[in-house]
Amino acid sequence: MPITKTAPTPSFNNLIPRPVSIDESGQIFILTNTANIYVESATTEMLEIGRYLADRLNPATGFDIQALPTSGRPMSGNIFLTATGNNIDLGNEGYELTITPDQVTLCAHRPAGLFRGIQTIRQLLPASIDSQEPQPGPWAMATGTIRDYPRFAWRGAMLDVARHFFTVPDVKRFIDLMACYKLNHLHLHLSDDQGWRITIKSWPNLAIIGGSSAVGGGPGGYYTQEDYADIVAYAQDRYIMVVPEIDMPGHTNAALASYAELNCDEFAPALYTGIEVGFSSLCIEKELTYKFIDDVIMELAALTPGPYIHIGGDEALATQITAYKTFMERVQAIVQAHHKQMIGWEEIAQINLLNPSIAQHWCSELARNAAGQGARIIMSPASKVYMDMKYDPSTVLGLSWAGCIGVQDAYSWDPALQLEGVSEEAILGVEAPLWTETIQTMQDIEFMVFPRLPGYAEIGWSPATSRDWQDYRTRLSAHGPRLTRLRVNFYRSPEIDWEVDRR
Ligand code: TNX
Repeated sequence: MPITKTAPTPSFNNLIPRPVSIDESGQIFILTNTANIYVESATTEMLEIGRYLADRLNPATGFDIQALPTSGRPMSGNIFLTATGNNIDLGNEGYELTITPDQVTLCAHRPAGLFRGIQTIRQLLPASIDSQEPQPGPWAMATGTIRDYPRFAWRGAMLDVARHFFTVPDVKRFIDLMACYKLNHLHLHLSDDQGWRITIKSWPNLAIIGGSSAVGGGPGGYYTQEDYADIVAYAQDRYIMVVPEIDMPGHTNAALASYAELNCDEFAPALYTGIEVGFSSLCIEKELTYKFIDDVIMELAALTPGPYIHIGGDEALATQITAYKTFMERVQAIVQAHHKQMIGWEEIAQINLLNPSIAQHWCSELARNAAGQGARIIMSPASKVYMDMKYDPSTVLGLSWAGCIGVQDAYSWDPALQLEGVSEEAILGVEAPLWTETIQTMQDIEFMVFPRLPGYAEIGWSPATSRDWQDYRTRLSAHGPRLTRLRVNFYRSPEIDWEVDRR
């Protein structure tokens, strides 16, 4: 059968994450070369969001769409972004999108809601909208109304830049791809045994020495504070908050190799390029250790506009449990002294958690103790969301200690039913980590992250009652052509009947 060259009929049926409410009215709106984006009560911030949309639409359409301020509804044929008349119970990230044959109106209470709604507009246009070169139209969208807001406040992805280092442009691309699926937190795992990836001005050898290695002995690398600020600002423009992690007291060989005085025996170990875990520990008894942590957290806090600092705390197998507790309670006080909220992997539930510390569940039941103490929980169950796990035994990249995670496995679970004693109210949200022991390039990242990440985004955003694997599977198939246009090296999972790119 010849492959049809006509584009798929416009509809609201292929959105990921699935919106809260969809009401199609059966007509079409066509974006033409006279269209502009009109922004009402246009603050600089809202105009920036309009420009962001224009920049997404202009390359593929070949149009010269502008973002322009307006007071009141523009003439027909245009896109209208407004904060007026929106229901505040849609929250900070909610939006209402109304498409008629005459106009596209996106209304949100807050700028973040407009930004999320723009991702919906992109997905309602043909997949070719994501091309970087001009494509043939028509640029048709289905008409109707979408009302939408997230289930969880935290919808994150984590990138381990310590095992292998990734450049600023790589991280920016990762951020852009997260933004497409309405994710809002980027957790950067900035230090581990194999590498320290950010300049700390008061302890320069951390980056210079500790940053010079990687798994397998590659050259490593690190972000200067200017690089890091650039990443944070880029993410902020996409309403994504960067959450920096410095892992301690374990996972610290790179720091210990950089400064002999951080070691109990005053001898610096060699740099480490293997993939074992659990062998290193900061020296719990030394006062200098806490001076070091205070300096690091102080510089990190100054670079972090968001409220969170992640201090790791996982797999401290080379630290006695009583020492671990003493250590972590001091670290919690240091983080709070710098006016930040501490986040740690769920092992931190072993200490007395102070409000508003947050625990991240990955592989034990300790998160339950954290929830019992009133702490909020980020759900990252390894067997469901570890994007470094192979898809199936034939996947070349990745590990498999938590099992293989196919696209259906990744999608078919619910955060509130995952761990007894950790209920919906205790859950801040969902985060999918990509550990990079076996991941070396941006191509590798894309292969492991896509197509699992859109599923995690939907788990975090869409109402539990509306989620269904068969329905999701069909919607995901329509994202194949979109990811192709974005030049994403995604895994063509045989679980999905990928839609062919029809123009
Ligand atoms: C466990 S998850 C780790 C990481 C590894 C990862 C590999 C966690 C808190 N610790 O150090 O990179 O497994 O899958």
